[in-house]
Amino acid sequence: MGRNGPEWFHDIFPFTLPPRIPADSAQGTRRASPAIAITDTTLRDGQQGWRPFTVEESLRIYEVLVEMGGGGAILSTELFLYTRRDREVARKIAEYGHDYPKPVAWIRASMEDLKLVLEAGLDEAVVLTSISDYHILLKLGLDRRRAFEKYLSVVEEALKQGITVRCSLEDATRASLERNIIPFVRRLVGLSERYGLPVKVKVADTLGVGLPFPDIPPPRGVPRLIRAIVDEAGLRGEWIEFHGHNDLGLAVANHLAAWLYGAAMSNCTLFGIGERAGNCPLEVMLIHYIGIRGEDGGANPRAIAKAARLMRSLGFRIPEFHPLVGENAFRTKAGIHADGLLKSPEVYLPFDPLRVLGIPYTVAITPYSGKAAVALWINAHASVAGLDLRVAKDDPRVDAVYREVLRVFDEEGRREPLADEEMMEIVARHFPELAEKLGRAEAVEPRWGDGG
Ligand code: HCA
Repeated sequence: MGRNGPEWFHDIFPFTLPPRIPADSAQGTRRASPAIAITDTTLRDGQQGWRPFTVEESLRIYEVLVEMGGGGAILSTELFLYTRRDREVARKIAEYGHDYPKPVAWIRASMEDLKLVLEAGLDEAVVLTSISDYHILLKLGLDRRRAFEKYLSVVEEALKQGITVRCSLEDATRASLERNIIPFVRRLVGLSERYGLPVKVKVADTLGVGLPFPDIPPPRGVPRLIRAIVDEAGLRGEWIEFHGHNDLGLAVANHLAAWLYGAAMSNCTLFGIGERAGNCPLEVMLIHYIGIRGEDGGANPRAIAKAARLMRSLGFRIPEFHPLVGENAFRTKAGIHADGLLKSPEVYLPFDPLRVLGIPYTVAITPYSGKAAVALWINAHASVAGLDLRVAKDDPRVDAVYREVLRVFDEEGRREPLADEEMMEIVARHFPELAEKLGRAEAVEPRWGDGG
């Protein structure tokens, strides 16, 4: 295409894949390491923030995580070991024998908790090492020196037993970099070298106060916090994990910033379940993971819909407007959007949801969705019926259907969009061949992606 041709940016918006995330090293953003990965905490932080799961529920969640990231995109899943039920889950997950997500324990910094890890036969554990003065002084009633000694004694014992440790720097976004984080992480690096085992660090934005911009200094600025842990404390990026809460609506942005500035692991829960406003939604990060890598990298986004069905079956209500899997996530009601979609799905979709997620885009018919939505609806249903029918929005039959739709809303005071069965009743009067082909309206499962 010449200089005056259209600019689609198809290298950034391939449509058949989620949008790419290009990094500009000249602007200070690090090109994400190819080792970026997701880690899961649905059965730990998710469970504690929503409701206890039965063994069977936990295993079904684990199985769906395997489907989503068992190819290596989801490295690990965290497990409590406190109850008999927790330990049974850990045992059964270990029995599956999947490489990913690998089960890792989550414990407090105490020798009794460490014993649970050894008894469960796990070789990696997250150890809660609260790092802000709020936690050290007010919660634990210790001072920095005593807190660090307590944490380090557990870390050292774990290393002696051959257990890889992931120290969770709880409340890192309200902690002093110079006095708390850097000195503590340096001690961890020292222990790691001494015992020849990785010591990983989880940077926890416990209250969701982190900010994703590189010009914001610590404690709130996530990019500079991550860089300081790499550059000043000397910890490798592949051993850094970020775990942010969503109190101020910035969990995804902060997780992305952590990835882009060098923390390889992004610690999330399915649909963001967790304490207060929740955690970072794992399924959304799976899409960004592909966006950063430019290929699936062992991720299977088609299992996201299955994960949503599972969580709904467990009683979790996914909001209508939730990204990717909310009922409205790929449904348009606005006439101008339906018109754009009719002309090309690329006009109003960031990527092809049918191709990427196996979720079709849909239209809901209201007076505001206009004739274009009616045409899209008819074309999608015709495509399922195998009918060679493609109508445009100015087709007189489309106009007749639209006028009937308006009548329902005007004269009957209707407020909800029309259900498919109701639309079929109207459409049947103007497109009898379609009605005949489709038979009973309830059986209709249109391929909306074909509607244009
Ligand atoms: C908590 C708080 C926590 C811990 C982080 C972690 C946080 O549940 O105790 O160890 O994964 O955000 O700080 O979730």
